[in-house]
Amino acid sequence: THYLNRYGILDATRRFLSKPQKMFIGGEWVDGSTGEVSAVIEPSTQGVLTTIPLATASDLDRAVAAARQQFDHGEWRRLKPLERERMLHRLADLIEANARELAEIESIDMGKSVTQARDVDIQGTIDTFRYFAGWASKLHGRTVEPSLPGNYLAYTRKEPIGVVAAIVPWNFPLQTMAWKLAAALAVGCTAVIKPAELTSLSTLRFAELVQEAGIPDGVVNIVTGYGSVIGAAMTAHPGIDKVTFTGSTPVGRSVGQTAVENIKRVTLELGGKSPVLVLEDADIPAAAQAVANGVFFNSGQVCDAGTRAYIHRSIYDRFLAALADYTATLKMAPGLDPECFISPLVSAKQQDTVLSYIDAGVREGATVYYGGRSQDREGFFVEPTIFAHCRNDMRIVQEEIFGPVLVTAPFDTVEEAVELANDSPFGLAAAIYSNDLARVHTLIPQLHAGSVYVNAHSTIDPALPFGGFKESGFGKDLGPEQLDYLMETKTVWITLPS
Ligand code: TXE
Repeated sequence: THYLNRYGILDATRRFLSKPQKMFIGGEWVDGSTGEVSAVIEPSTQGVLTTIPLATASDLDRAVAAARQQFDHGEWRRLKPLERERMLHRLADLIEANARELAEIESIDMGKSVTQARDVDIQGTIDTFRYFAGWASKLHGRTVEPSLPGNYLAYTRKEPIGVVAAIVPWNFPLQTMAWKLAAALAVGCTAVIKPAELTSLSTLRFAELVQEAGIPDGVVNIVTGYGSVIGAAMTAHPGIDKVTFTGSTPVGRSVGQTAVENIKRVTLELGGKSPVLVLEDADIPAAAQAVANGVFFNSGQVCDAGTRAYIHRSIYDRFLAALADYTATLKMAPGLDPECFISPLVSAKQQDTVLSYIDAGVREGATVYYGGRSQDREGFFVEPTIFAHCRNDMRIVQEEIFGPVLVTAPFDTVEEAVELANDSPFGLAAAIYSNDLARVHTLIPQLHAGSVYVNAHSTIDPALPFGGFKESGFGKDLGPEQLDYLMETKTVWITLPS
């Protein structure tokens, strides 16, 4: 289209986008069993890019059967740990070799900045596969000497859980998929992945690399389609042993319920409304920049975005001014613009949701300090928006907006700040801006959050676990902690002659 021509993209990207997409099941590229497809809309132009198949329950059955076969009897099951490790490294190398194309696909499909897609999403994907590749050969149980009378050899074995279903959201499509798949493959599981219906393209391109890396057919399967149909079917499918989900809290609740009814293992990474505490000693320009980046990155479509800033009253006005000054420097542009920071939101629906929250904030009496509007141009843009003088009982303070909206309020004492911060059903992350070490260390244990960032936001590394407290979910992605959610522990007792 006109827009793609304006910025220039790789021929490879253009070729990939020019074809109707197929799903990847048992090593084959297939249409859905009914032939039904859904149009993929480009957020920057609102034009139709291509189509993806809409999977049915019978397509899912085929994907699960392929994953089961590899897990129960296949070549994958017999691979030695170092062979799995080598395959994952090969896959990481292929992602790296195709990083620019993957970043362009991600940017065009999701709307996000192509520069950030390359540096964060794709780099994060590569790093995640490299990190977990190394774990394949470092999994082990324990040998224990029991106190029971008699003579026994007793030990534990770590065994892969089986077929893992991954339900992936649209905000970091490839990276979140990698967070779920890399560890699963490292421990020897097989997988059926459902990307979000809005953003399936990078995962489909990735599946070509899975094939190229020589990973046996059926180890990784991709089914595309609606969450309400195919996602829901995955959580109840008897051939699936574990469901790992990232998405909204309401959908996560239903995924969790169905999984538990079927006694499936489940990991839920859900919504957030992460508080940010700015103490009076904070370095105002540096903190304002970090707070703005922490909420406006990916246009606020980030689960652990720092969306509620509580700022010490003595610096409140100065801090808001610094926030606004810095925010004004963030370029709003289509994702393919290399300078883009504020990209269009993923869909018209998401744009409507965010704008209606902004209206609700105004109706509830919050002051729009900066931004607050959509844009009279093509693409689902919403201006970065800062609200001042919010109260904790406002919907814009309690509910996840998932757009570029920061709510702020002043506080007088740190005790009050902690109370405001913890007054939320969510507990994904929290941030503190201060250089007063004693106070920072006193605050960290008091915050109900799975991650606490100090003088930073959303710093993520595959070696460190990520996952929420409270209604932000349970279980962890990343870090050695994730491995335990993908393996069963078997206890073995062997009677020996006494
Ligand atoms: O999320 P959904 P949506 C939040 C954010 C956003 C809101 C709505 O607040 O505004 O969710 O986004 C699949 N059974 N987050 O509607 O529906 C769906 O196909 C099984 C936070 O896109 O939760 C997709 O693959 N699966 C979040 C995935 O679930 C179902 C990231 C997530 O979509 C399903 C995304 C069902 N019944 C949105 N219904 C984060 N924590 O990062 C849908 N899905």
